[in-house]
Amino acid sequence: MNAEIINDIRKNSPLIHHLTNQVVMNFTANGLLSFGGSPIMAKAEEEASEMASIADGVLINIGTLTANELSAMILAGKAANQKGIPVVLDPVGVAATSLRSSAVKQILEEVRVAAIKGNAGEMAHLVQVPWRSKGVESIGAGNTEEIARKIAKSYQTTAVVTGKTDIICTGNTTIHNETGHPFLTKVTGAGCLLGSILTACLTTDAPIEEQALTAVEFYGLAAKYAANRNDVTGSGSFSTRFIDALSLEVIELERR
Ligand code: ATP
Ligand code: TZP
Ligand code: MG
Ligand code: MG
Repeated sequence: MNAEIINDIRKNSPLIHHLTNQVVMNFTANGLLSFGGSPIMAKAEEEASEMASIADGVLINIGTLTANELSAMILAGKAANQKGIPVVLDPVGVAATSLRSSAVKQILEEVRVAAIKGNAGEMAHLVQVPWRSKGVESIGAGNTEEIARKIAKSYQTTAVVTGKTDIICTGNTTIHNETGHPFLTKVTGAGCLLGSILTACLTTDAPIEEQALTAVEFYGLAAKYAANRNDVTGSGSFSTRFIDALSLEVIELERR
């Protein structure tokens, strides 16, 4: 973990343009605010390029995609590419339907993404590895390191495959992260908010493997810290305490 990345975010409060799903918008905005970033949720085709151009990072999340949102995602991604702004893709539920699958294919053909972050089922689908998924959830098991490597190679990007162990692959380097807590699997949007935090980390100056590792490691430490509080009795109270913990210093999270 590189604490300088977290400090930079808190100093600069990067504006992250989210084209994300309806389920997680509020949770994501609050989580990113607590972490130190500045969220803007905007999906209209008419403002997609303009909004991306004034942002520091763009997150494309297809969780509740409709056909006419796709062009906004592509316009935002292209505008970000023109300005050298990092774009992160979260292919939520991509294995479930052909709408999602063909949308992700088109996004990846037209937009250069700095990172693709998804659960193992979603990431496996992108590289034709058989895996069990259930809607937006991954329920299978297998070699996630191989999937991360294949994603990084096929799409010339950084892969972040989440799960009990998160795997980051930049092409040259593969890193494992073990921080986290099972409560995260019981909060909808836990993966989506991580996408937002990853995008914020990618707006800093550090090497991409440090940015990605800092995002997942910090996130998992905050989850553990929140879950261990005496006043957390289930996933509902966990989710609010987790948002609180995202604002803490690295040193405070590591103390627990
Ligand atoms: P799914 O819908 O399959 O839950 P997701 O998109 O919510 O997928 P996850 O794979 O659940 O994404 O990852 C979200 C966060 O939860 C990551 O920070 C990851 O490290 C953490 N996480 C996932 N599973 C576990 C687990 N069993 N134990 C600890 N942390 C976990
Ligand atoms: N349905 C469409 S998007 C969504 C659901 C339940 C949220 C998925 O969130 P996450 O973070 O991928 O679990
Ligand atoms: Mg989850
Ligand atoms: Mg997800």
